[in-house]
Amino acid sequence: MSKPDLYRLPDLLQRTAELLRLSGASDFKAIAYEKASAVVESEGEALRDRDSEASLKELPNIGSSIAKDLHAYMETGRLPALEELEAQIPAALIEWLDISGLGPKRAAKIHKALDITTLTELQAAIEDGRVADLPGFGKKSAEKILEAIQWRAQHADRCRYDEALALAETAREQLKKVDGLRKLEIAGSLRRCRETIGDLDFLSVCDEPEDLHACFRSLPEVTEVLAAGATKSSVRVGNGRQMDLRTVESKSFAAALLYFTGSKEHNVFLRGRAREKNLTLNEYGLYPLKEGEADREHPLPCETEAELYAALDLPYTPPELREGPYETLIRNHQLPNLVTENDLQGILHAHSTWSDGADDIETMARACLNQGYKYLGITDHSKSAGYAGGLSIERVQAQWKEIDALNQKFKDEGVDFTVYKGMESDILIDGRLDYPDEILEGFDFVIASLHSQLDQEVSAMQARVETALRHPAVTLLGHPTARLLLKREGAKLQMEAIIRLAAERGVGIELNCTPQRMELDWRWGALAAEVGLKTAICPDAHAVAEIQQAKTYGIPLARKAAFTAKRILNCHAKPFGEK
Ligand code: DGT
Ligand code: CA
Ligand code: CA
Ligand code: ZN
Repeated sequence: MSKPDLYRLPDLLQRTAELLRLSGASDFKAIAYEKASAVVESEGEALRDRDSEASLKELPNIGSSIAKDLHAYMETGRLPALEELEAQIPAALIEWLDISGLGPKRAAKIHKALDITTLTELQAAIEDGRVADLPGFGKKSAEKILEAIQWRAQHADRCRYDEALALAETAREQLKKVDGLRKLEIAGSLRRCRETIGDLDFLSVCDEPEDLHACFRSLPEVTEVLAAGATKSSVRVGNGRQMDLRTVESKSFAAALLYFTGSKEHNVFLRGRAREKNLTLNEYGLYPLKEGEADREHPLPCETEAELYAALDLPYTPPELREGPYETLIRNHQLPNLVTENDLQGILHAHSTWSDGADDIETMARACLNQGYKYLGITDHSKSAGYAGGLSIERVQAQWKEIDALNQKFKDEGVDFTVYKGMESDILIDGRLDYPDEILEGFDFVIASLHSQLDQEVSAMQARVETALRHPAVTLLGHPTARLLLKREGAKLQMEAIIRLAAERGVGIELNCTPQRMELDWRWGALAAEVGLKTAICPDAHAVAEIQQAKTYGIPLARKAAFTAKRILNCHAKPFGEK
């Protein structure tokens, strides 16, 4: 077994202190764990040399009982004191610690005085005035707790990729100004381009860590400081997310970045790989094994992640592929050559003022042209989408005329740019599309999308989508489940069958990269590659400002779903062949 991870230990000791306070233990005991947390943090990797209780006890502020605990952690990766507390305190009471501003001591007071344990009971006790009547509380502070409970209920455990990305960029801009900053990277799920993010993980190398951490804790977005160590800070920000900042030594940066990027499963895979090569990988570096232990005097000199992968005889694995079923491909040096933003040749799936878009076709087209694209595929809504200004047959034909005239205009100007006639057709309840075949044949391409009646019975829904896929006019299936991240689950479909059928029919499934949708879900990427499924990176732009979604969110999604440029229609100069 590889050694337990030392970066986690300070947090676990802090947690122990909090739970001690919550259980009503003496302050003295809790403070001892807080001090131990700081000691362990400053020891860092050197802690590994202390392989007995006696040598741990030699550290400042570490008494025998905590030394025993630390020793157990080094041996097993588990902290007995913490586990005992977690077993002994009701789980519902532990949830009170997530209420910002309440604190474990005051939580313990309320719990004991009113004999209540759940958040629901706490809320009731605030509403009927029992909490306000407790000594040391009062009406104002009871109201604050209530607000914090309600606030917590409103904020999901996760936020969307776009929200996390915006937060990360704002923070990065500020942190970059600190003197002595040498490296700053965002790690974790955001670097892996997950569609939703739990918390943000920053990793840095800095000559003035105190200044950097002070800056981090006083960012304008910060609403609460959760931890303020010498090398690690944690804060809560306005939208409820937590952000962690770590500072590591320059020589550990690559290994730490690898570690904090994860995924956990990928870390386990890499550590196993190191063993096979008679090496050991931890969060500080890559070392030769000497008598079963890391030879810490002689770390392999890896300054980048690429060098670490190379030392493990593995290909550099892009963060997007550090989760999912890719271990065999990694081992065999067979990773796909992922699409990059330079591969994008044009924009497909955009709305204009003909339906519910904000800008007219020419404005959208010229914006695409200015951004270096060769074409734009306009796809307004079909006639059943009355709510979105869906087009009647007459309006479709009028739009075609406008597009023909616009293409002629580009030609006359000597501009190499094409507007394609597309349609985002609703898939009707029985799987038919929204126009007669002779109209459908007039489009350059058709995206078939589910927009309404999503609560249909499972097998009927499946048949509905499969019928649409069999229609000869369909080029792409739009946002397949119509999910809205963190809001609506979307249609329950047997996606494997749909992917196989689409590939067989030569129909693509779009990567709809509006941040609320982000589907085809990347988890289908390996199957999609296996069956040769095609796709298009679709910003579903309803205004000029949304065209950039193709790059900002579409490229990360396409990479995470393991697409190569070849299988992406709008990475080709002629997206629909010589049609
Ligand atoms: P999130 O925040 O839920 O969206 O997902 P992550 O992947 O960002 O997870 P997080 O923030 O808990 O941890 C960041 C990375 O640190 C994670 O991807 C891998 C590494 N890590 C954290 N805890 C462990 C652990 O217990 N074991 C291992 N091997 N790695 C861990
Ligand atoms: Ca995270
Ligand atoms: Ca984290
Ligand atoms: Zn659309």
